Amino acid sequence: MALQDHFKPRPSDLILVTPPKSGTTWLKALLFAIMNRTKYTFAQHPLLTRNPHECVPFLEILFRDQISDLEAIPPPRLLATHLPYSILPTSVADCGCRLVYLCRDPKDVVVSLWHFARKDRPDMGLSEAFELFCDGVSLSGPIWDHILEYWRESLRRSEKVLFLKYEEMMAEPVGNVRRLAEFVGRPFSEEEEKDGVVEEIVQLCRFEKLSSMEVNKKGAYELGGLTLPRESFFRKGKVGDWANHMSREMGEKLDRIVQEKMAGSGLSFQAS
Ligand code: PAP
Repeated sequence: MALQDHFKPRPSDLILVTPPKSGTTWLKALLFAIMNRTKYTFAQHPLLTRNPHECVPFLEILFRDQISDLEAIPPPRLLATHLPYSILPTSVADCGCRLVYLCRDPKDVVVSLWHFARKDRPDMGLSEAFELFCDGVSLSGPIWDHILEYWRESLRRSEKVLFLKYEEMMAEPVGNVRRLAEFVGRPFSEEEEKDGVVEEIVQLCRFEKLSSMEVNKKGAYELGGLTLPRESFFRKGKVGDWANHMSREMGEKLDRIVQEKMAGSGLSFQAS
């Protein structure tokens, strides 16, 4: 409510949107690196000493306890949110700022979410987490609604809403980093291409690289009133890990629900 009442989006803002556990940390790192690529060298990059969540703040957390002073951040502001599109203030669409949306196969999302939740609720079993997820009881609402709202908006306003999937980013990171840079109005120059800047960004933000850094292995930081170990944002970073935790029947059940909800939308998640 504070965000709806007080957030004043600017046309130059870039808002990264994800359902929780869909690649938020990765997307934050990639866009931070893309947007700031002329400011820092790769040898002395802020991502080597700061967790991606410390580089790109969550809107809902900025507005959680108090009215946040976002005016002080110089443009273009890089912000993130897990909020469903229908809960974002309408001024976000009206001002014409850009949104980058990243989603992921819901089967991998629920497994990732369960591992994360167990840090706080070690007694929670996967079947409990799975049933809640299938009933639509999730942070940020039912995942299918979250995805469909942004999908439809990306079809309606493709120049302002970019819709990406984790699996496609993993399969083709270089192409997708180029796509991201073009979408945010900062395409790579021929010289940057020749110098391998795209590949450097991909390498800097790879799961293996980020998760091996001291800053992401040790210590904790405050996120929305919670103290979270920095390492909790790095688990496996793989496509299809659900199969190591869920039965085939569970996978089929969630696939069926998602397929039903997405019927007619033109959107699907490949079976993995
Ligand atoms: P959130 O809680 O803010 O939404 P988010 O980054 O979406 O964070 O969730 C963490 C997931 O992203 C983890 O997935 P997993 O449990 O299936 O392993 C984490 O490993 C994965 N992740 C973090 N960094 C990267 C990265 N650089 N590349 C790919 N996946 C990553």
